[in-house]
Amino acid sequence: MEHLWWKPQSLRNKITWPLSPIGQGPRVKILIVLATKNPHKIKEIQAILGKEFNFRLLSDYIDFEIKETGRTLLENSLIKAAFTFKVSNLPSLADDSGLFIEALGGEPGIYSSRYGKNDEERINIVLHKLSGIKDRRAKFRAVYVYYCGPDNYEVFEGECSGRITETARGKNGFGYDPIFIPDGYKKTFAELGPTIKNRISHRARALKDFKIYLNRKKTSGI
Ligand code: ITT
Repeated sequence: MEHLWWKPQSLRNKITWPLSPIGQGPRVKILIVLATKNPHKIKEIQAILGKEFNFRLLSDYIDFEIKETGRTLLENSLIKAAFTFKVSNLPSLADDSGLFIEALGGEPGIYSSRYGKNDEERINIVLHKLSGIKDRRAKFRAVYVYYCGPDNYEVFEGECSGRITETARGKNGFGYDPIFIPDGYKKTFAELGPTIKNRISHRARALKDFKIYLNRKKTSGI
């Protein structure tokens, strides 16, 4: 599928007013459909990608729980992106992510969202399994798939290394944020808040590459 910014005539309703100064062309926003249903992820993705984008959500089209049957983050991300593209027929962006803990052999990993019935229980399971263990190293990983058709998709990955705390701390963020301290910091993601998290997180790193990719496409006009 072609990208959307070099076809402004077919996208009049996507043009953001006021137009840019003459010679710089109209400010055309990039329309993508986000495959995720997690409202926290949606908020972070929108904050990281910013105003150049117009977002639609999978839930704008259909109320459906996609089964994550893959064995890797990439497989699951591809499943979500392909399904969202099929439903919307628009460029779709999926995120599969998780927390990988060294001393637990990579758990919870791809099962991060299914490790317990809610965030509190999932955090307690991790802290319990790590009790008495000195090696607290862990990393968040995110794999994004930008899907424009079966033979036309790109993959972007991001990682954020850190360590797991002894107790949960902080109120911001979601998931395992209260027990994860990124390298170079003393506070958890849940204490650091969105401004710092959205600069250094696995999500921020993957989406930085995604933005670079889109800008290259835009300037090369491919
Ligand atoms: P979608 O499938 O709809 O995108 P989900 O929450 O089920 O939503 P995943 O299958 O990718 O998404 O699971 C990712 C889980 O990993 C998420 O639910 C959290 O428990 C954890 N996780 C991922 N990124 C995180 C972050 O930035 N902070 C804290 N926990 C995170």
